[in-house]
Amino acid sequence: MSKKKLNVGIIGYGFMGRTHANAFRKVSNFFESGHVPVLKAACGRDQAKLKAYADKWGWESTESDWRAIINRSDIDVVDICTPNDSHAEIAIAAARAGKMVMCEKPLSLNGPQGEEMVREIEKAGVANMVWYNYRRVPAVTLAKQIIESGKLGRIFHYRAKFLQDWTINADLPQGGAGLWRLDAAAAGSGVTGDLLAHCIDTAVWLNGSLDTVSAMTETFVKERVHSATGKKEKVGIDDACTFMGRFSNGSLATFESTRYARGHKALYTLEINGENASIAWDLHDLHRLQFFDYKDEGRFRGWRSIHVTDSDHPYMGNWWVPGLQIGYEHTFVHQVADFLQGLDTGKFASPTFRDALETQYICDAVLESAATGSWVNVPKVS
Ligand code: SOE
Repeated sequence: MSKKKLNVGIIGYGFMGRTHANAFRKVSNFFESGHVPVLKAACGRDQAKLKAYADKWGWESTESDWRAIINRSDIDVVDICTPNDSHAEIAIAAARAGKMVMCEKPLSLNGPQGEEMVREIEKAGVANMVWYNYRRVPAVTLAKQIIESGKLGRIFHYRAKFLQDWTINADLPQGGAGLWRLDAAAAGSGVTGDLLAHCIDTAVWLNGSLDTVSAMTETFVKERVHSATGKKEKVGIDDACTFMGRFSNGSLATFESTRYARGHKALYTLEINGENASIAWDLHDLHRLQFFDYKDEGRFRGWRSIHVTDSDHPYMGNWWVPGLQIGYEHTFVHQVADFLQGLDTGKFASPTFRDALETQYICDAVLESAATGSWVNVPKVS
């Protein structure tokens, strides 16, 4: 079968620029599709760093202005790996130019901006996707399959945490490479948009919509030097956020995220308790799914640890041989594989911009609840 080339133009070359480039390079070695990504052009502001990135990952050309990527007739898909405050402008311009768009999470700075992105992308009718990669950890996808099979029965609880400790040092500036996550103007919010957005995306995918939330946030370091001005400025992001809520299926939600959990670098955990069974997953042991089935014979009942490496486990038949595990970077390969399959079948892979808008609404509701001290209903995506 002759394959169609999918010319990618990536904007941004940081941490996510590397995960995406790696995925575009590897996907066709492991997953069958009628489309093959070509690393056509990379764009960034620091030309020395951009060139080093492009050479290392095999991008054919470079551009210093994202508009040049969008205007190039040889680019099919624009991949946005820039800080959150530029997602909307780039995605909307790309959609208007008829390009497909892949956008790093979170979709936007807030719900209203996300709505505009959804409107524009759907008007353009182009393929679109947001990189919520943790859905594509095989063990998490297996959790989805188990839930859909009905094994858990009625769901009572959904619990998730995303814990880090990298911003405890009060001397860390806000703004600049990597540290834009501490600058509210660039990031939109702190742990809510950066980390809880992952937990929320997975939760909505596994357990359905959240109707209402009650949250508290804290900013432990109130002022940090801004790298743009060199002056101490107020910190506008949430360093920690804890919220509870109710899902539409009647189950209760408890979520926590912080960058002040000393000893934890990136500990994303989730647990779901149902009437008949429970599921638990931990990013530090990402190839395992913990499963407890009350229907097991009493004497043998207990938590089982499923090593998700068999060829009948999600995605795993495309990798090595049973028993050999994969890791974090592969979740991005899976995301591209699903995007390509979406192009093959004409059914865009999830989460689309529209899917990701729901996460945005929940983040907004969480932040509003923390600010007002009251329960907030989450608007439905219309
Ligand atoms: C923040 O430290 C961060 O890199 C997030 O931005 C990513 O989305 C998350 O996957 C890991 O942590």
